[in-house]
Amino acid sequence: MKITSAEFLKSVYPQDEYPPDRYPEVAFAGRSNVGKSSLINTLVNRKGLARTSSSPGKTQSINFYLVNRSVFLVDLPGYGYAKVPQQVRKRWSPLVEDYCRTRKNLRGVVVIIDARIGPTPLDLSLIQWLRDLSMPALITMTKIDKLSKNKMAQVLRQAAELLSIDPEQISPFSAHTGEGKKELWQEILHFINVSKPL
Ligand SMILES: Nc1nc2c(ncn2[C@@H]2O[C@H](COP(=O)(O)OP(=O)(O)OP(=O)(O)O)[C@@H](O)[C@H]2O)c(=O)[nH]1
Ligand SMILES: [Mg+2]
Repeated sequence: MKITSAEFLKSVYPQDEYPPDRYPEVAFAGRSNVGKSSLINTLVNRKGLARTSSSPGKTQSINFYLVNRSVFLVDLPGYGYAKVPQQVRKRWSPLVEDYCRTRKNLRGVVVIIDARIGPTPLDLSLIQWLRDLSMPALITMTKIDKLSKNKMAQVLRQAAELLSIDPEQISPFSAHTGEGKKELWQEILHFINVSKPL
């Protein structure tokens, strides 16, 4: 996809209003520090657009980015980071659950898994929760630059088995090398075009 513009629109905290739902939207979810913000930056070819950090749990708000003035990409707060204060941690699910349940223009959620770790119990419960909600989910494995091709094939097989899907249904990705970017955009455009109409 040719990126002509990418802009930060708004950070939403509990009780805040979401931006108007006038464009189709795809959200990105995953463990703290898994690489959600880096993946979004890679997708839109802008290094510093979504804030990334080496201190996990940084993104505690829902962050909206408008791409090509036609689609929202949404960076969701990470889950499962123990050092985030209890208060903040508790907020993750109500905020995100409310968002996923009520956001009319949300066409699908990209669930990002660390290729070096594989799906964690929290990843699996998020995916199950999305399935129960009938929310289209796309599974991607990031940081694949850290694994050999052989290891990657093995990791994909194991993850697919845990998720009861085919290995081909998992999109491998690297924010460092850009591998998988084109394929992930294709999947995202697919979400936007064929999932529930606005
Ligand atoms: N090797 C490698 N490192 C990555 C990749 N993507 C992200 N990282 C690193 O992982 C760390 C976390 O990346 P972020 O994009 O901030 O992760 P996040 O999921 O947005 O983190 P929170 O917002 O804190 O939940 C950073 O140090 C990144 O450089 C990747 O594809 N390969
Ligand atoms: Mg982040």
